[in-house]
Amino acid sequence: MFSYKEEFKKSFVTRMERKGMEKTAELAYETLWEMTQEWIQKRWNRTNQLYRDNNEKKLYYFSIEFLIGRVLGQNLINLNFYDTVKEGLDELGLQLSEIEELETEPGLGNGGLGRLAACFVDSLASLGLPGHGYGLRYKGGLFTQHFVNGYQTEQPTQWIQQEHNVDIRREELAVDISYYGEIQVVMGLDGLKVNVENPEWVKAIPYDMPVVGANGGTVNTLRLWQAEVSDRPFPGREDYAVYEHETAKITDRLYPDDSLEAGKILRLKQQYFLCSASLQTILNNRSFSIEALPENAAIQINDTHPALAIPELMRLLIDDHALSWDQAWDITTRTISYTNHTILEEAMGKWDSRLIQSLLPRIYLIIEEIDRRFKKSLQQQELDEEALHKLSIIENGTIKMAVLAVVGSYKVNGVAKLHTEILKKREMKELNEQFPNKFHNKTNGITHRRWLLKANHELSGLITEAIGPRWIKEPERLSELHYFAQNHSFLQDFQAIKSLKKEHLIHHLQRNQNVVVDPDSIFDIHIKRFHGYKRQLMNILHIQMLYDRIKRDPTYRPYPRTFFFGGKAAPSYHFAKQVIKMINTVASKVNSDPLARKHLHVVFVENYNVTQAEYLIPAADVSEQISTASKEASGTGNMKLMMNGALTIGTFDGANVEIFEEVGQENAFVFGMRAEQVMQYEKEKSYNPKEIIDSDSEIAQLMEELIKGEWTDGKNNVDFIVGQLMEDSDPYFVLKDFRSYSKAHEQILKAYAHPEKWAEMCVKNIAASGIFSSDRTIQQYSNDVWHLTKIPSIY
Ligand code: Z2T
Repeated sequence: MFSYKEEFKKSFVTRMERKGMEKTAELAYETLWEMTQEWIQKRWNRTNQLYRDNNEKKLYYFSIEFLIGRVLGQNLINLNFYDTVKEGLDELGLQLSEIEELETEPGLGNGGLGRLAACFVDSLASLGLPGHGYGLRYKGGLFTQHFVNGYQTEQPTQWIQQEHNVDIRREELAVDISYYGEIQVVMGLDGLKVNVENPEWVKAIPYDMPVVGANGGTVNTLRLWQAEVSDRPFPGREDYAVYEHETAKITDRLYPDDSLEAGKILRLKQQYFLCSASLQTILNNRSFSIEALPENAAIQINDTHPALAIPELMRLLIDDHALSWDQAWDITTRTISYTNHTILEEAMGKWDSRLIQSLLPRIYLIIEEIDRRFKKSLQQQELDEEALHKLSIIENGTIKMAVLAVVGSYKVNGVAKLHTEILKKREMKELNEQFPNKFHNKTNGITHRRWLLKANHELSGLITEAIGPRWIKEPERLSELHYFAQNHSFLQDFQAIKSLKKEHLIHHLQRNQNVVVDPDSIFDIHIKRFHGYKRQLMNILHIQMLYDRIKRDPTYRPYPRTFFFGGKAAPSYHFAKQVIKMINTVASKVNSDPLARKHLHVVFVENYNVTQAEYLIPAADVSEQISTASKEASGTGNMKLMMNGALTIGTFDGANVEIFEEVGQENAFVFGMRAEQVMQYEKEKSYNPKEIIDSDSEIAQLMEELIKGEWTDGKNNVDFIVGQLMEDSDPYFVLKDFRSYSKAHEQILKAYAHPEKWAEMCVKNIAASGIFSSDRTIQQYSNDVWHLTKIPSIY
């Protein structure tokens, strides 16, 4: 009888033998890698053939980051080969999970925005939609984080290996990118033409990565560009060593700032490199007339990082394809759409005009012209100074990329209902009034194929046992779990799986960090980038307060809790680094105190990344989503944790609002100020943290201890934190929300005392999590923005 497993084993063993060495895990990894690539290649070719035959409209998702995580295991899952391979390897005495550990994670992103792009390409392929990702092939992804004396240190990482790389070099598709040069206006055949004389050339080489959709039906492409020396002659090329060095820098590393646009020239080079290379290939390889671009291609720009796609497309259409300004503008503004991911001022892309003018002289002229025409179109209206300020692309020598992105695209979206409302009513009020139908909401989502099927194979199995396998294709069917929320044996199975995933995490941490965790404690998990507004500080201050209580009050002996932290700070973000240091200091103090240690344990997971997230998320009981209301555009970790049956302690911020709406506030721990209140305080500048300190003795004591240096390890390392809370008037309202946060934690302890009721709440969260699948998000983008047609698959 034919058996896939036996076939796999036979082929695997033959290949291993051909390599002629002993059966090491490394060799097994290499072999499995090759086999997987072959399975994928067949399907990839089929998809590309279908795309050539059908000529359907394509989506191109431009993003400066794609945080894809390890690919081997995910590809096996999407091919539906995971179980077969796992069992086959088991029988050969090899463990798939061990083999998976050998893959270095490509960390080509900072956090939420980059991971969202990865979830989106997974969903596009899984829905059978023709959508490809365009990004950069950084040699070094996000740095590796280590703690030295509790301080974060950063080490450069290289994910690219010589052997078995995950991508394929496409030399024949290389294009040239030009920087600098002088503008010359020349007389062409049909009138004046703009030329750039003596530019510097850089070659862009694409590397293609397969994006395997569910069931292996569709394999789309993630195309990453690498900078290399160009073959074109130009004056600066004479000093070859310098030129080579400068060129390599362009895709050498990812900028590690998740919420700061520092305005560096190299970053601008990267952004333009991505836009120009991607647009050139799209236009070069088209099978339609240039005028029909909007009917054949949609380009989504992931935040303003690729907003230069707007003037660059204008440039290509006017200078290379000889279209008029009006024709080009019409095409551009029907092709490009823009997603905004933040309202934080410092994260909004702003460029010094002179920088753009010197690096990209032709692009600068085009931006100026876009701005001039837009301003002219506003002249008829009576707009006050504030409105004119909000509506200007160029102002006082700066170019505001967000305004350019809105003016130059046909649709603009925020990433959660609340965030979109804030954009429309406040941050971009004037733009929304000018373009009333442009703004829309697309609440983020996460791929359940990685965050449930892959990360929590056991829970996925239990769900399928209960409601059948249809939820995998249609995740909204997770709602059928509602019927099991009070089923005793189902709840017991759920609890057993939660314990098992805790054991897996414990094992992983023992191996990686040599820490020992109590599996019976409550796993309270706070994982995300470090930022003031995400308020890791509030969490750690609360732990300090609990410690004080345990020491002070002999009757206070709470159920044991392990507080996990994970996340990186941008290397230049001094405050965030101080918070990291403080968490490590508190951890050593609390963990080494024999009395406190019975009730509290603080674990800081070093180097939080996608791989670590896959261990942490399935093990969580409590999900910390405690940002200052209005600041977190959406959040996506909140969705991953919910889907794995963790209960959220959170503010009414970002997508938390929709999570609470779906699951019901009675199945979460909601606390703190609303966005409206926060914004009111900010407007009036009327919040004074001193009032809180004076009226709450426990908080006052905490502040006193901080000032006295009781939470430092000798060196004075909390000055900065105290300074922000007191002198800077606590800009993220940590003290303001503190009491309400602490009460929410008391509710958690009460609820956890009833295990079956707790499990019921967890199951209700899983049941309500289906709409947070990125399949839903992508289908909505397709319906409302991209208008793609599904390609029928043959597998
Ligand atoms: C990022 O991860 C996010 C926003 C950014 O604004 C930049 C980066 Cl690197 C420029 C995050 C948001 O903070 C988060 O709320 C959201 O869920 C995520 O993008 C995806 O939309």
